[in-house]
Amino acid sequence: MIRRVYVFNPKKERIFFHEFSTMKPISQKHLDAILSDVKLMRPGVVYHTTFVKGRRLTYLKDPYNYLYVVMNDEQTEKSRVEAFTLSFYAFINDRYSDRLASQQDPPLEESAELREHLEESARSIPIKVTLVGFGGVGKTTIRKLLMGIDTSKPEHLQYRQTHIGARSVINLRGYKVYIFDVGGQEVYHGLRNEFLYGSEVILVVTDSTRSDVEDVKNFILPKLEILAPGAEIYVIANKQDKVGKEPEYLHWRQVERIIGMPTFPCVAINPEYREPLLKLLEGLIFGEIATKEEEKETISFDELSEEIF
Ligand SMILES: Nc1nc2c(ncn2[C@@H]2O[C@H](COP(=O)(O)OP(=O)(O)OP(=O)(O)O)[C@@H](O)[C@H]2O)c(=O)[nH]1
Ligand SMILES: [Mg+2]
Repeated sequence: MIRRVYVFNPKKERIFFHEFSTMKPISQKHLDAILSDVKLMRPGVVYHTTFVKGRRLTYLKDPYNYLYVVMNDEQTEKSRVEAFTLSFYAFINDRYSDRLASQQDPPLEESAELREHLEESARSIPIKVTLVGFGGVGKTTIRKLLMGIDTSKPEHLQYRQTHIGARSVINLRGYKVYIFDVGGQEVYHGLRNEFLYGSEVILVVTDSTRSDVEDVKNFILPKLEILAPGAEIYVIANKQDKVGKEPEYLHWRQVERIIGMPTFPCVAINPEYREPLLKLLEGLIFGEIATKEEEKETISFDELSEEIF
């Protein structure tokens, strides 16, 4: 997802800023590092840099030394971010090339048209959410619940394995959110990796039985960091209606304690869980729920300059 954009003039002054959704900001030091050597960048070429896990900057310089910076997520498709960046630049250049050529800053901050254009282009980039977990834990039921289907109806209560995977699209705040649901049976375990690629949010579903929780912890979670670095990950402790009725089912607090990650209690066959689940998803996508502790800046100024130029 595109989080923020900036335009800097050749004097390195910020002349435009627009925020789409919350993202932990990168430091001024990081921005300064890019600005410091703009003259070395080739005009019209798009550059990408990942600074701190999860946060990527994409930028380009125009022929007049104005710099366009796009802050986005590491998981978002690079080609789409590149297209966005080029269209950001083209939109401004089409309208203000005379002013840019004479180094007179265009009045971008006041341009409602530019903001509208950016909002529309940002929303055209789909957001990918993936549900993973072992067979029969409730992933498909959760996908249906998110779509607004009444999952308590008998036709949805009957278990049918998902073969390969399924995908649904929902709309959140004008963004298209693609929800991928990967078959959890053993024969599809190899596919999980493919589905996870490029996911911005991963919901790891467990049926809350002790053995499933332990398998999720040992066999699924360790792989996520490698397959989808920077993705927001949340555990869904499903089938909480069985806690206290069948001995192997654990209360979600216990699931959370064993797994050591933020966990959401769920009963996917109860439509009352739809709203809270949607709220969780929205918070994860738009950056209002933080799943990780504040990360320390891991890249020094020198390393960064080297990486970019
Ligand atoms: N009691 C109870 N049953 C549930 C709950 N969620 C799902 N189920 C049932 O569990 C069975 C399996 O659910 P699915 O959603 O198909 O499971 P899945 O994870 O998609 O399974 P695969 O496609 O094989 O990976 C179905 O019969 C559901 O009705 C829940 O919260 N409580
Ligand atoms: Mg399924």
